[in-house]
Amino acid sequence: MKSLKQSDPAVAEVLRRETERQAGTLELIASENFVSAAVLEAMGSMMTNKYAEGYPGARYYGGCEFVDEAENLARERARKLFRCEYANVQPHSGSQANMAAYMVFIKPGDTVLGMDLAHGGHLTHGSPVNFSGQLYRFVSYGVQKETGTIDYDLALRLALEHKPRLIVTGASAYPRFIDFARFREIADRVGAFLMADIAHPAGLVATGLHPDPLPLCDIVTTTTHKTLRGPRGGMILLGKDRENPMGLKAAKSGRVKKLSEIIDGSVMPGMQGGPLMHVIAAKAVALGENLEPEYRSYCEQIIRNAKAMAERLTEHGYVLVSGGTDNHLLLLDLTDRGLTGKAATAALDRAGITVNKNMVPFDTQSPAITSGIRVGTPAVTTRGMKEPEMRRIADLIHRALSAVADESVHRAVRAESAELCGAFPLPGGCRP
Ligand code: DSN
Repeated sequence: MKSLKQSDPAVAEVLRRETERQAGTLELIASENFVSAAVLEAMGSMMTNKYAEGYPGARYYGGCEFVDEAENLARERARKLFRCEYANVQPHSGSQANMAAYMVFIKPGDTVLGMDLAHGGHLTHGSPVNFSGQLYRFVSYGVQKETGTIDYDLALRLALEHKPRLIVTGASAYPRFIDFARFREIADRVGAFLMADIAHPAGLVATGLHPDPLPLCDIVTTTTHKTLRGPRGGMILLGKDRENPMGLKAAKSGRVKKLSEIIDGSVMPGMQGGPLMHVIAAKAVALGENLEPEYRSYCEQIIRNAKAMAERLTEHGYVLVSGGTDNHLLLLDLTDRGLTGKAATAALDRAGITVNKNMVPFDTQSPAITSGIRVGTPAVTTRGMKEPEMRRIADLIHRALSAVADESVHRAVRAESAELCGAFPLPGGCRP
């Protein structure tokens, strides 16, 4: 059999260069991570060849006996990891998980309360450029200007005023714990369903290092590739399954459906066709890794690293939204430094440090420019870096951002970033 290099040297070369980039730069995008060799192997497996519409034991195709086993392993491990009764591991991504969850609880035109994207929410939490904002009537809560933390009083006021059918909690650029109990109270006041999208802190939730929404929410969605360190994909979880909650949908047969059955139907055939079985096998592998004791230590180190980075950047005079972090990420407001997120991201790229530009609450810049950057520690923590390296990285960020127009400074910082990366190789022996 020909290797990729022999059969398609162009793509092989692109892959080699991307591996080189990942190996040689400091990856601080809060939603990225490095999977293990085992997860990579499962993703690159023969299961990519298999169609398996349906669910284990009830497929529309023959030959599903082994993919059934893979999906059952993923579901069982997800239930164990999140101490919950139900897991659907088929959503291709977090956005698809959210779409399937919405289709269970709301109809087009229904009112939903979600967190403003510019305050740390997510595209699928009602952005007007996303299906969520186009199909549903989203009303947005955000953070308080003075504290940078979620304005729960505003969320309550908006809930009382707009009577949403669903309240969506969760965020993609929020550095603090989320008080799901507070949101439950708000939802109960107005008779709304409550959903948590824990795509970002899922690993911290699983390991008890972040408040757990599963006992409190009607549905929980996540991705599997951020703090969970698995393949790219989504997942839907239920703390407890329920019989036909609040008369959601009358089953055609007259039989009362369980919420889990309704969610299964919403994912497939409602929103997706064939599941990505190679990705589901890789989800099983990653979830198995997440159940090992080392994974909890890893999550603890993610948080310690974020705090160390936050402290050092604060010493350098940077403004952190909310003044610090409880989780895996920091949000830097660069307004007072006269820098945009776009310029900062470009300077850091030249310096071998990868971040993303990010809106900050009450931003006056557009989403393409922004006034901030988001910085996350999951990926560098996977490389084995600890607090001393975080302080060093904060110093490198400071050097690069103190001379955004000086490429010679960026070249010097890039050499130091590469040296640091060299001392902490990627997992699984990935080499360019
Ligand atoms: N794009 C992801 C992130 O970076 O947070 C969210 O979907």
